[in-house]
Amino acid sequence: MHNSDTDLIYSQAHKQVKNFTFDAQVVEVFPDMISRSVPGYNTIIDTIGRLSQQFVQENSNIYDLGCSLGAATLAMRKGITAKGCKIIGVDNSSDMVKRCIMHVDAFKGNTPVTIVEGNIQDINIENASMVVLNFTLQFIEKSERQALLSKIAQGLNPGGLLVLSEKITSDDQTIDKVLVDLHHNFKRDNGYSELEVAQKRSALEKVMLTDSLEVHKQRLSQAGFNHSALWFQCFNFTSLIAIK
Ligand code: GEK
Repeated sequence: MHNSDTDLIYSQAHKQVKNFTFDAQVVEVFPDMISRSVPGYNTIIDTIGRLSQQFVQENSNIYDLGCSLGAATLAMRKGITAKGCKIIGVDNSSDMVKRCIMHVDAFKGNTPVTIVEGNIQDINIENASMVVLNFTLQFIEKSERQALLSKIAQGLNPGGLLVLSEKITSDDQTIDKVLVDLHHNFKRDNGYSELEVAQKRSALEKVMLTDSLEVHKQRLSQAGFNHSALWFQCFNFTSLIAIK
Protein backbone atom coordinates (compact mmCIF):
# COMPACT_ATOMS: atom_id res chain seq x y z
CA MET A 1 0.00 0.00 0.00
CA HIS A 2 1.25 3.45 -0.92
CA ASN A 3 -0.07 6.84 0.10
CA SER A 4 0.38 10.12 -1.80
CA ASP A 5 3.55 10.95 0.19
CA THR A 6 5.37 7.84 -1.09
CA ASP A 7 8.16 8.40 -3.60
CA LEU A 8 7.10 6.57 -6.79
CA ILE A 9 8.83 8.96 -9.24
CA TYR A 10 11.04 6.28 -10.82
CA SER A 11 8.74 3.28 -10.25
CA GLN A 12 7.59 3.13 -13.91
CA ALA A 13 10.04 2.91 -16.84
CA HIS A 14 10.82 6.39 -18.23
CA LYS A 15 11.45 6.54 -22.02
CA GLN A 16 14.33 8.86 -21.27
CA VAL A 17 15.48 9.58 -17.72
CA LYS A 18 15.83 13.38 -17.39
CA ASN A 19 18.39 15.04 -15.12
CA PHE A 20 17.11 15.20 -11.54
CA THR A 21 15.64 18.55 -10.40
CA PHE A 22 14.05 19.65 -7.13
CA ASP A 23 10.65 20.39 -8.70
CA ALA A 24 7.06 20.27 -7.35
CA GLN A 25 6.82 16.50 -7.91
CA VAL A 26 9.96 15.91 -5.81
CA VAL A 27 8.81 18.36 -3.11
CA GLU A 28 5.60 16.36 -2.70
CA VAL A 29 7.48 13.15 -1.72
CA PHE A 30 10.76 14.65 -0.43
CA PRO A 31 10.62 13.51 3.25
CA ASP A 32 9.89 9.93 2.14
CA MET A 33 12.54 10.07 -0.61
CA ILE A 34 15.35 11.36 1.60
CA SER A 35 14.66 9.06 4.56
CA ARG A 36 14.49 5.95 2.31
CA SER A 37 17.57 6.97 0.29
CA VAL A 38 20.06 8.50 2.76
CA PRO A 39 21.26 6.11 5.47
CA GLY A 40 21.43 7.89 8.81
CA TYR A 41 19.47 10.95 7.68
CA ASN A 42 17.45 11.17 10.92
CA THR A 43 20.55 10.69 13.07
CA ILE A 44 22.28 13.50 11.19
CA ILE A 45 19.31 15.86 11.58
CA ASP A 46 19.08 15.08 15.33
CA THR A 47 22.81 15.65 15.74
CA ILE A 48 22.62 19.02 13.93
CA GLY A 49 20.08 19.98 16.61
CA ARG A 50 22.41 18.85 19.40
CA LEU A 51 25.38 20.67 17.85
CA SER A 52 23.35 23.89 17.62
CA GLN A 53 22.86 23.81 21.39
CA GLN A 54 26.61 23.48 21.84
CA PHE A 55 27.92 25.89 19.17
CA VAL A 56 25.40 28.66 18.52
CA GLN A 57 26.63 31.92 20.04
CA GLU A 58 24.42 34.75 21.35
CA ASN A 59 23.38 37.42 18.82
CA SER A 60 24.70 35.50 15.82
CA ASN A 61 23.35 34.13 12.53
CA ILE A 62 22.83 30.46 11.67
CA TYR A 63 22.64 29.36 8.02
CA ASP A 64 20.99 26.26 6.56
CA LEU A 65 22.27 26.17 2.96
CA GLY A 66 20.14 24.08 0.59
CA CYS A 67 17.50 23.86 3.31
CA SER A 68 14.90 21.86 1.27
CA LEU A 69 11.88 21.53 3.58
CA GLY A 70 13.74 22.88 6.61
CA ALA A 71 14.48 19.70 8.57
CA ALA A 72 17.87 20.98 9.80
CA THR A 73 16.44 24.47 10.41
CA LEU A 74 13.71 23.02 12.64
CA ALA A 75 16.20 20.80 14.51
CA MET A 76 18.39 23.85 15.18
CA ARG A 77 15.46 26.02 16.22
CA LYS A 78 14.62 23.34 18.78
CA GLY A 79 18.23 22.99 19.93
CA ILE A 80 19.37 26.61 20.20
CA THR A 81 19.41 28.05 23.70
CA ALA A 82 21.50 31.18 22.92
CA LYS A 83 19.56 34.48 22.82
CA GLY A 84 19.26 37.01 19.98
CA CYS A 85 19.95 34.61 17.10
CA LYS A 86 18.46 34.35 13.63
CA ILE A 87 18.27 31.28 11.35
CA ILE A 88 18.49 31.87 7.59
CA GLY A 89 17.49 28.96 5.34
CA VAL A 90 18.38 29.24 1.64
CA ASP A 91 17.29 27.12 -1.32
CA ASN A 92 17.20 27.85 -5.06
CA SER A 93 14.13 25.69 -5.77
CA SER A 94 11.04 27.90 -5.58
CA ASP A 95 8.84 24.82 -5.03
CA MET A 96 10.98 23.79 -2.05
CA VAL A 97 10.99 27.31 -0.61
CA LYS A 98 7.18 27.65 -0.77
CA ARG A 99 6.67 24.33 1.01
CA CYS A 100 9.51 25.01 3.47
CA ILE A 101 7.90 28.27 4.61
CA MET A 102 4.60 26.45 5.28
CA HIS A 103 6.46 23.69 7.10
CA VAL A 104 8.50 26.02 9.32
CA ASP A 105 5.45 28.17 10.11
CA ALA A 106 3.59 25.08 11.32
CA PHE A 107 5.94 24.78 14.31
CA LYS A 108 6.57 27.22 17.15
CA GLY A 109 10.04 28.33 18.24
CA ASN A 110 11.90 31.13 19.99
CA THR A 111 14.56 31.77 17.34
CA PRO A 112 13.25 33.65 14.26
CA VAL A 113 13.63 31.91 10.89
CA THR A 114 13.81 33.50 7.44
CA ILE A 115 13.60 31.25 4.37
CA VAL A 116 15.16 32.82 1.27
CA GLU A 117 14.91 31.69 -2.36
CA GLY A 118 18.39 32.07 -3.84
CA ASN A 119 21.66 30.52 -4.87
CA ILE A 120 23.81 29.76 -1.83
CA GLN A 121 26.79 30.91 -3.88
CA ASP A 122 25.38 34.45 -4.03
CA ILE A 123 24.28 35.09 -0.45
CA ASN A 124 26.29 36.89 2.22
CA ILE A 125 27.41 34.90 5.22
CA GLU A 126 28.11 37.17 8.17
CA ASN A 127 28.38 37.01 11.96
CA ALA A 128 27.70 33.26 11.74
CA SER A 129 28.19 30.78 14.56
CA MET A 130 26.85 27.72 12.72
CA VAL A 131 26.45 26.84 9.03
CA VAL A 132 24.87 23.63 7.69
CA LEU A 133 25.50 22.13 4.25
CA ASN A 134 23.48 18.94 4.66
CA PHE A 135 23.88 17.09 1.33
CA THR A 136 23.98 20.32 -0.70
CA LEU A 137 27.63 20.86 -1.69
CA GLN A 138 27.39 17.80 -3.96
CA PHE A 139 25.02 19.78 -6.23
CA ILE A 140 27.51 22.66 -6.71
CA GLU A 141 29.99 22.59 -9.63
CA LYS A 142 33.20 20.96 -8.39
CA SER A 143 35.28 23.92 -9.54
CA GLU A 144 33.13 26.27 -7.40
CA ARG A 145 33.12 24.29 -4.15
CA GLN A 146 36.32 25.77 -2.71
CA ALA A 147 35.07 29.36 -3.15
CA LEU A 148 31.83 28.54 -1.33
CA LEU A 149 33.64 26.88 1.61
CA SER A 150 36.08 29.80 1.83
CA LYS A 151 33.17 32.27 1.92
CA ILE A 152 31.56 30.25 4.73
CA ALA A 153 34.80 30.13 6.73
CA GLN A 154 35.19 33.91 6.35
CA GLY A 155 31.63 34.57 7.53
CA LEU A 156 31.96 32.36 10.62
CA ASN A 157 32.98 33.84 13.95
CA PRO A 158 35.98 32.26 15.74
CA GLY A 159 34.85 28.95 17.24
CA GLY A 160 31.99 28.75 14.70
CA LEU A 161 30.92 25.40 13.26
CA LEU A 162 30.25 24.05 9.77
CA VAL A 163 28.39 20.74 9.37
CA LEU A 164 29.16 19.28 5.94
CA SER A 165 27.25 16.12 5.00
CA GLU A 166 28.00 14.48 1.66
CA LYS A 167 27.73 11.28 -0.31
CA ILE A 168 31.33 10.32 -1.04
CA THR A 169 33.33 8.27 -3.53
CA SER A 170 36.30 6.15 -2.47
CA ASP A 171 39.48 6.31 -4.53
CA ASP A 172 39.91 2.58 -3.85
CA GLN A 173 37.55 1.05 -6.41
CA THR A 174 37.15 -2.22 -4.51
CA ILE A 175 35.95 -0.35 -1.41
CA ASP A 176 33.82 1.99 -3.50
CA LYS A 177 31.94 -0.96 -5.00
CA VAL A 178 31.30 -2.49 -1.56
CA LEU A 179 29.88 0.80 -0.22
CA VAL A 180 27.77 1.49 -3.35
CA ASP A 181 26.34 -2.06 -3.22
CA LEU A 182 25.54 -1.68 0.49
CA HIS A 183 23.70 1.55 -0.29
CA HIS A 184 21.73 0.00 -3.13
CA ASN A 185 20.76 -2.89 -0.84
CA PHE A 186 19.66 -0.35 1.78
CA LYS A 187 17.38 1.25 -0.86
CA ARG A 188 15.97 -2.12 -1.90
CA ASP A 189 15.31 -2.97 1.76
CA ASN A 190 13.40 0.32 1.96
CA GLY A 191 11.10 -0.76 -0.86
CA TYR A 192 12.79 0.67 -3.97
CA SER A 193 12.87 -1.71 -6.96
CA GLU A 194 15.87 -2.40 -9.22
CA LEU A 195 14.27 -0.13 -11.83
CA GLU A 196 13.83 2.73 -9.35
CA VAL A 197 17.43 2.43 -8.11
CA ALA A 198 18.77 2.33 -11.69
CA GLN A 199 16.66 5.23 -13.03
CA LYS A 200 17.40 7.46 -10.00
CA ARG A 201 21.09 6.74 -10.40
CA SER A 202 21.00 7.82 -14.01
CA ALA A 203 18.93 10.96 -13.19
CA LEU A 204 21.59 12.04 -10.65
CA GLU A 205 24.62 11.10 -12.74
CA LYS A 206 25.25 14.57 -14.19
CA VAL A 207 23.84 16.77 -11.42
CA MET A 208 25.32 15.19 -8.28
CA LEU A 209 29.08 14.74 -8.48
CA THR A 210 30.73 13.27 -5.42
CA ASP A 211 34.25 13.74 -4.03
CA SER A 212 36.40 11.61 -1.75
CA LEU A 213 36.70 12.28 1.97
CA GLU A 214 40.31 13.35 1.43
CA VAL A 215 39.24 16.04 -1.06
CA HIS A 216 36.62 17.36 1.38
CA LYS A 217 39.12 17.52 4.26
CA GLN A 218 41.69 19.23 2.04
CA ARG A 219 39.15 21.88 0.94
CA LEU A 220 38.11 22.55 4.56
CA SER A 221 41.69 23.09 5.56
CA GLN A 222 42.33 25.39 2.58
CA ALA A 223 39.19 27.36 3.43
CA GLY A 224 40.72 28.20 6.83
CA PHE A 225 39.07 25.74 9.20
CA ASN A 226 41.48 24.93 12.03
CA HIS A 227 39.83 21.61 12.93
CA SER A 228 37.80 19.08 10.98
CA ALA A 229 36.64 15.53 11.63
CA LEU A 230 34.36 12.87 10.26
CA TRP A 231 31.71 12.30 12.93
CA PHE A 232 29.33 10.07 10.92
CA GLN A 233 29.60 7.49 8.17
CA CYS A 234 27.17 4.85 6.99
CA PHE A 235 28.25 3.22 3.71
CA ASN A 236 29.11 6.08 1.29
CA PHE A 237 27.18 8.72 3.26
CA THR A 238 29.17 10.93 5.60
CA SER A 239 28.99 13.99 7.78
CA LEU A 240 31.93 16.15 8.83
CA ILE A 241 32.27 18.92 11.37
CA ALA A 242 34.71 21.77 10.83
CA ILE A 243 35.51 24.45 13.40
CA LYS A 244 37.06 27.84 12.65
C1 GEK B 1 17.91 18.53 4.49
N1 GEK B 1 19.58 20.07 3.55
O1 GEK B 1 16.80 18.00 4.46
N2 GEK B 1 21.62 27.12 -4.08
C2 GEK B 1 20.62 26.86 -3.20
N3 GEK B 1 20.09 25.63 -3.02
C3 GEK B 1 20.57 24.64 -3.78
C4 GEK B 1 21.60 24.83 -4.72
C5 GEK B 1 22.13 26.14 -4.85
N4 GEK B 1 23.11 26.42 -5.71
N5 GEK B 1 21.86 23.65 -5.34
C6 GEK B 1 21.02 22.74 -4.79
N6 GEK B 1 20.23 23.34 -3.86
C7 GEK B 1 18.38 19.28 3.25
C8 GEK B 1 18.59 18.32 2.12
S1 GEK B 1 18.81 18.29 -0.64
C9 GEK B 1 19.79 16.88 -0.77
C10 GEK B 1 19.28 18.95 0.94
C11 GEK B 1 19.21 15.78 -1.56
C12 GEK B 1 19.20 22.71 -3.01
C13 GEK B 1 18.17 21.87 -3.73
O2 GEK B 1 17.12 22.65 -4.27
C14 GEK B 1 17.72 20.91 -2.64
O3 GEK B 1 16.59 21.39 -1.95
C15 GEK B 1 18.92 20.83 -1.70
O4 GEK B 1 19.85 21.81 -2.14
C16 GEK B 1 19.62 19.47 -1.69
O5 GEK B 1 18.67 18.51 5.49
O6 GEK B 1 18.01 15.80 -1.87
O7 GEK B 1 20.02 14.83 -1.89
